[in-house]
Amino acid sequence: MATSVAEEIKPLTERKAWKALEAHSQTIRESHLRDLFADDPRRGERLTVEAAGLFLDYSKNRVTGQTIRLLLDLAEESGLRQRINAMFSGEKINVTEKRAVLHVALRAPKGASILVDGENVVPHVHEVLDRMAAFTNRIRSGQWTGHSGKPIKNIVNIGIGGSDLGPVMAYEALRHFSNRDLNFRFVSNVDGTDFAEAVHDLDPEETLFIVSSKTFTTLETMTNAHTARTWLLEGIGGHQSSIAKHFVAVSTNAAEVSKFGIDTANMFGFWDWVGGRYSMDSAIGLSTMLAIGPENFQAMLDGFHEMDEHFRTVPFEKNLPVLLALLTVWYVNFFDVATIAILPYEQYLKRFPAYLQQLTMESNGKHVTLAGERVNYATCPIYWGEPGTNGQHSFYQLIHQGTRLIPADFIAFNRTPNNLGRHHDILLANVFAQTEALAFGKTAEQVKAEGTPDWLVPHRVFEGNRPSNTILADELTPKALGRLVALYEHNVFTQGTIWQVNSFDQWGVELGKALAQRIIPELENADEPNLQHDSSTNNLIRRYRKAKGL
Ligand code: G6Q
Repeated sequence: MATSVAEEIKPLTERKAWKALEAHSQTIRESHLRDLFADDPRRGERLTVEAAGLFLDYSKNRVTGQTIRLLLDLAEESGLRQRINAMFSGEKINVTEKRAVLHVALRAPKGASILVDGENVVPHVHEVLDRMAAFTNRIRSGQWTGHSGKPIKNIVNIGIGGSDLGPVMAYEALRHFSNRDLNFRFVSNVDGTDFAEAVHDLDPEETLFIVSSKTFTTLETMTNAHTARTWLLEGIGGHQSSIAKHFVAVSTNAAEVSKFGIDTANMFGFWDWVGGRYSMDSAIGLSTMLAIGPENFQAMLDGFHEMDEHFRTVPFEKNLPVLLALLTVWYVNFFDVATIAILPYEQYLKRFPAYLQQLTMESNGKHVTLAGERVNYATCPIYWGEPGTNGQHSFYQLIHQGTRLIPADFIAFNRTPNNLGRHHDILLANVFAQTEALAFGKTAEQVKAEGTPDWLVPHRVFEGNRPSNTILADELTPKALGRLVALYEHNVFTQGTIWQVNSFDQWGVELGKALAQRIIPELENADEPNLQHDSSTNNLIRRYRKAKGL
């Protein structure tokens, strides 16, 4: 059992490697990347790893060989090997929800065997993939038509959180591979503007809604789905029978799907061992498959699987997700780092930072251990970012010269499908320039030597010693995207293992949801409600009711 593994592990701050890292960090704190590079002329070649089509340069981190050795010891002492085996073999490591965690089964090849409660789940995964492919082919060929016989031109995915962020990110990331005859829209927010703007130029007769919801009870998604049904029925003359032609569902809840009026023959299932934020490669990726086609979707799954195998089998010192995670632990726990920037130099990855925010922070934003004890160390940092080079003209100022240490992951590709003039060289020159500037900075002497007046010198000094990783791949293909997402999934897993938190539950989203359910009638009822909140909340509710004329 996963819990027994957890029990054998010492609390984090009592592990031998942790104590050694604490002492070691005192010396490293004083070293500058300038010196680390000067002392080892091959550092920039040595501190790199290449696997699964991704090249990671982690040389511009504030680490020595000793740091990495101690971090690797920490991984061992944290039971990482056992945890990986437990996840891949279907143990119920999501202890608070008593579930297995098997997104890796979603990309396991046909013929593989992964057991959950004694049953091999891989054939079920492939059965759904085959149904998704058949449906996709019918839509893309125009064989599937709307109620009035017109082919489908518009696909609207309705979902939120894990049922939205992955599909949006993947659609944007793989747009180059998408069928340009189809329009894709994504509606997530319960703010009616999201729906209104998504459909305002769409013809209902040519529109298909995918209601993506694992539970099929999520307030935002069900509100949007009902609004979509009304919009459709109004738009095509109220034929109830049209629902079957214009709505499909992705869910684990067949009863609720059919209650909504969707034919369960048009439902694509998944399982309780797929967490929402780990589900973009399940049927939740139906919009992705519709956009890029079944073969490209399979290539994406192959990319995921390649990284899964890398993570599962390669020794930790050469293991990309493990190294990335250990560096994060290093900065969060020994340099008091609060945030990490994700900086993709690839316009197609513009939603990647938003996607990673959920993956990282909903997974590891926890303050108790698996055993329910309050942690006495920091856990998940805040992840944020924007695609380069836009951020350079905005928040990079703070990363270069602010008072906070912000490690950054730079992600770039050797090739672009949009090879216009010198654009790509200029883009990549900026990646290399930024990581160089962050690491090495510019000393007062250098600034003075340029003839800068003394009073201006301090303003123009770059301290440097700002850490970064560079992740370089060939080209953003479906396969590369799969590898990249799996890299971060397993990075998050490794961090969670070291911090001993449950990376797979999300109880922190519950309280606000429950309170909203209580407040909704208080905003809508014609009779003055007997408000029992605090004075601030009561007052805000009264003001809103007054503004509504109640
Ligand atoms: C993800 C979370 C959460 C979830 C949404 C949507 O890990 O569990 O973001 O994906 O709340 O849930 P449904 O898919 O059930 O609508």
